[in-house]
Amino acid sequence: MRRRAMAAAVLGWGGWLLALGAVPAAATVPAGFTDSLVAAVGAPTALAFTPDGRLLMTSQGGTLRVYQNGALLPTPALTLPASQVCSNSERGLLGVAVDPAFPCNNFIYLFYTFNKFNSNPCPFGGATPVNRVSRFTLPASNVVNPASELVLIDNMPSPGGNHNAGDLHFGKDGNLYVSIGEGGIASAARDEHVLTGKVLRITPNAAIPADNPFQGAGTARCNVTGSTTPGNRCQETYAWGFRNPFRLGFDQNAAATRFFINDVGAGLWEEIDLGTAGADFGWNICEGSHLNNSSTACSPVPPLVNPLFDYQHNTQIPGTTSPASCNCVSGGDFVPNGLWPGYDGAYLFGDCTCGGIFRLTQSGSVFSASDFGSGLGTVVHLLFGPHAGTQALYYTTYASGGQVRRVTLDNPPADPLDFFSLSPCRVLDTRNALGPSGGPALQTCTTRTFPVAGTCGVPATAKAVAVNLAIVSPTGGGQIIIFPAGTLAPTTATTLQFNAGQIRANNGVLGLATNGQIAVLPTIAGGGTAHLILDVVGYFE
Ligand SMILES: [Ca+2]
Repeated sequence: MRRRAMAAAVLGWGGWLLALGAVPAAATVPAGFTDSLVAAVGAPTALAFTPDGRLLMTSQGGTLRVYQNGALLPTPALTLPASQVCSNSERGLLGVAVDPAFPCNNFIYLFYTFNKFNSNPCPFGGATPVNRVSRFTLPASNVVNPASELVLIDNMPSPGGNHNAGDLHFGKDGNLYVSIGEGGIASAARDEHVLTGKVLRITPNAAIPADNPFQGAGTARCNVTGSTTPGNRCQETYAWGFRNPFRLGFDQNAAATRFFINDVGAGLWEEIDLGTAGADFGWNICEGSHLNNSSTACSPVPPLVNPLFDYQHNTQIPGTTSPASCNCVSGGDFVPNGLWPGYDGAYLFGDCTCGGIFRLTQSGSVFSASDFGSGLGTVVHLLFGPHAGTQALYYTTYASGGQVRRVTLDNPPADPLDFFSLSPCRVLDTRNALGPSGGPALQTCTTRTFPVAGTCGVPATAKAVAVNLAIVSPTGGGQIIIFPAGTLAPTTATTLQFNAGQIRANNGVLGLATNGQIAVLPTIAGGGTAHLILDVVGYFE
């Protein structure tokens, strides 16, 4: 028989309900860093950047705000009405992501608790609200037409009000990752025929990626009803056995998709997991690397996968000077390599009951924590993004009525790159035969990656290349955006515009991904195509 935990009785992400009344300690970040206010936004839950540098902010109550050119726009881009969204307990508008082809399609994705039965107030148990993931269109006007909504995943029950998770991120594989908690029904995490208590992965069109772990016999689609018949698995499931995988952190330093899952614990343990296809992370048999609500090691392991790192409630996090009140792991993100001296490879994670941000570092197979920030209030979401020509850490906090804040390094290191010239050398020409550096032609709204390092004398350690580039035979007018493969960082994209039939050439500097590749995203009128030629004339390392 299922036991249902009542929202008021059990921490979800959780403790924020308790922490609201606490007086925060003074906000502190390490010497040499500055913590500053970006914008006051009520109950801010999640952040995402568009490639043109707009910062999208979600509020739990159901508004999507836009911060652009250094100011919070006074009118929300979207306000979900109370008849559509439930935001009591831990429900609400909880996640936002931006399509990898956003410059081409203006698609954004939102996770919210749908007031399915238009109840007031939204109930616990009975005819409950459901969590869903929808795609919307965010035009340059920053006004989202509600009718642009396309529901991609629906009917994930939220009976307890708690454990909705609700984070959305795109991986470098171009797929959308969704975290969904067990909704206050712990056993759902173990039920493979339901979506709740899982991390999901779909394509931007809600199809199943070719390498999702559960496909074929004994599986079914669950995105419409939230479940399939018992004994079958949901094809959307990427990993399972989660309680409240509240926030995810994606590693922009990795060549391929790599991410951590911050799963909020119940009575004793908070945990950070490595996203792994098909893996069972153990809830509600295990909590962290221990048996549920126990300090006894969880066994049998495998098949249950232990976290990379866990920490115990009401205890100072080992390696830190945290208060003994860190009971709710929240947002996380990886420090971009080269951004902050000494921080390469570090993962920062927040805790929403002790107001801390901590640094997780790896030595061999051992992960350990150290201090980063304290007194930051109910920290929810962490994300590195552009600021002043470089990057900074952005985070949301429920402190002071709700704020989005930014942590910057006071004296960033001088640009260490040196330039080395090369004899002009053609690294790609899509007019050539089909191949990694040849055809086919670029296709509108379709990102294509090309190897650059390792050819034409560009070393694998190169960070960027100086190029002459040309667009040939475009069938319609448009533009191409070139950026390091696997990212669409607003600060590092190069754009070239053209008219139909025009040859358009220019020179530029293209940032390379850590795997030495560039990505090209064309927007060509009429569903068109174009050819691209690129010659390198030098590199930076
Ligand atoms: Ca676990």
